[in-house]
Amino acid sequence: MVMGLARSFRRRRSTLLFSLVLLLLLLGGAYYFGFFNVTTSSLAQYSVRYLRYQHYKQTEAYREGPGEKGEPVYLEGEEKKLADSLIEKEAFNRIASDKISLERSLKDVRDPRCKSIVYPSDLPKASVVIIFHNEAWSPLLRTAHSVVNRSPPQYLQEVILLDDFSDKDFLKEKLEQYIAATWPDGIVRLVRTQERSGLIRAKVAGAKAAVGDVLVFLDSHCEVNTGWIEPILSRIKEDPTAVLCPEIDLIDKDTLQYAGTGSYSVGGFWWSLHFSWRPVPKRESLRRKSEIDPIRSPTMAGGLLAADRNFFFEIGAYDPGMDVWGGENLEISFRVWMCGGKLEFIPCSRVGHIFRSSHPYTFPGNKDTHGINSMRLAEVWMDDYKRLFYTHRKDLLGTDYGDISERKELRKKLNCHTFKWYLDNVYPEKFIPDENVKAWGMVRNPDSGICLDTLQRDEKTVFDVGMFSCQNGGSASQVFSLTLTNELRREEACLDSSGQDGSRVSLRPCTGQQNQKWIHDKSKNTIVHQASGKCLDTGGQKSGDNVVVNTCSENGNQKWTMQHYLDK
Ligand code: LR7
Ligand code: MN
Repeated sequence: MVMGLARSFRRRRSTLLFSLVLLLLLLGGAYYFGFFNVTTSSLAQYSVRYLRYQHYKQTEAYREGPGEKGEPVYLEGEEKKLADSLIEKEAFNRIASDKISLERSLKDVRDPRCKSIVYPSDLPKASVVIIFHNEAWSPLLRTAHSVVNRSPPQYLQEVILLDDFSDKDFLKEKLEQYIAATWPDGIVRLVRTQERSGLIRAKVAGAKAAVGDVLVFLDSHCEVNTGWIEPILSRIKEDPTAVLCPEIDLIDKDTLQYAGTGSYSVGGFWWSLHFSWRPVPKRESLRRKSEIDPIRSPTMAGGLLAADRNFFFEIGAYDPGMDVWGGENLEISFRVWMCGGKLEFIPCSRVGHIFRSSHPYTFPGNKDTHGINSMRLAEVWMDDYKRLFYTHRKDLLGTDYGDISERKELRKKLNCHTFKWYLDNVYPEKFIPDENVKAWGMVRNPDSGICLDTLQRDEKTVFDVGMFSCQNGGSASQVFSLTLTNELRREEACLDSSGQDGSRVSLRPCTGQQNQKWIHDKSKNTIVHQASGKCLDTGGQKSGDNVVVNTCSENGNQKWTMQHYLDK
């Protein structure tokens, strides 16, 4: 009897132990697969999503059809004709896009080293906000599908399609039905604004609707690539004050080919407050330990970014006074750096974007929203340096840019650094045309009254420098600086000469080489090309022509004065 009791106790004890171990294993397994992160959807729905995610991952490499693996699509015959007839309106090849599966496969374009990084398993959850106004069907839904298919479900809180008051029919019930049928678990949801907000207020509306720990914004014509979200979430977990951008890959607007970026760059800006890509500065390459470490960037392009949700609102989200398009990318860049955050590009996170040739939507009131939004940003964030913006945009002076008192208040409340601090510490490469130079302004030939002029040529390219009647009211295309190291330059490019008699002078990327050095003799009013000893010469030409170098003479064509001298 006693023996029997003891045996059954032992048996019960071992059953108990066994159940405990099983429970622990189950809990461990559930933890491992991230089940405890599930808050909004039921466990069953979550499991279905997880299986779908795994299935896509395992079958991606075997998908076949037009555009799969990110290959280009070339159209022929009637289809090509139709595509060509639409391209002006849509600003990209919609017919090619419509032929490609909404769940197409992509080549993994990451640096191979990215694949061996092991990220923590308890990452914050992301709300991905995709803003759109009258976006075409296939790019919009391909964006959403790519996010759901390529984000581990335990890290994806939701995908918010934020409709900024589109008026296209297919974006009404048809879109609602498609979403309900495709994602019955509600992982993708549609939020609509009640009026046309413009992309800046639309982003804020999306952020407000979101409940995830991390906000990720995307344009509505993107495709996220393998492993895109883990490095972002992991970096934000490590440092919630880091605002991050994926590396932006190119999706060709004509063939929809998904191509990698090639080389990494950082964001800069022109004093006209347009965004520019710049090579990664040497100091930044030295600071980083590996090619795949986050890259600090002075600015961002704007569309594709991630931030800790609380931090995003703490530092002031976006300026709600900005309309439709433009300027918010530099505004948030300056603000993040000046107010205690940082901006980084994440090489292991890759997202493609269709770069369209124009905006396939209206600008209500036909306003220059980039110009006016930039005024707001210059007035709030750039201190005295706003003068350099207005050099380019004299036309804007006196334009009503609305009330900026709340943004100024924000800057005070956050106790932000000055713009000079930003230039000195974040973007020391940025050339300031009228500081630490020998002279700047118009380079004038007194006899003829003509000045060096870029003739509005595209300064992202190499071109010959021209001349034009001096614009005494001031024209940005006539501003040149003579630097302390004797370069005669613009924001990004230097005057360069071969030194041949009669040869044109061109503007090229600055190299610091002798053929870009110019000695200005203020008493003789000459500008001499140091390497060849030749003189800058109008060649007797007039407005609209190109400037040259020639053997020095006493000729009036070789006399030059600069508008402002900073050296005594
Ligand atoms: O009124 C509008 N409401 C909107 O919701 C106008 C636009 N939009 C949506 C639109 O559907 C799209 O999804 O806003 C998004 C951006 O508009 P695009 O694609 O016409 O802009 P873009 O790609 O030409 O412009 C870049 O600069 C903008 C400046 O305001 C924004 O920051 C964009 O997000 C930004 N895009 C990128 O940075 C993607 C990478 C390009 C590069 C380099
Ligand atoms: Mn875009």
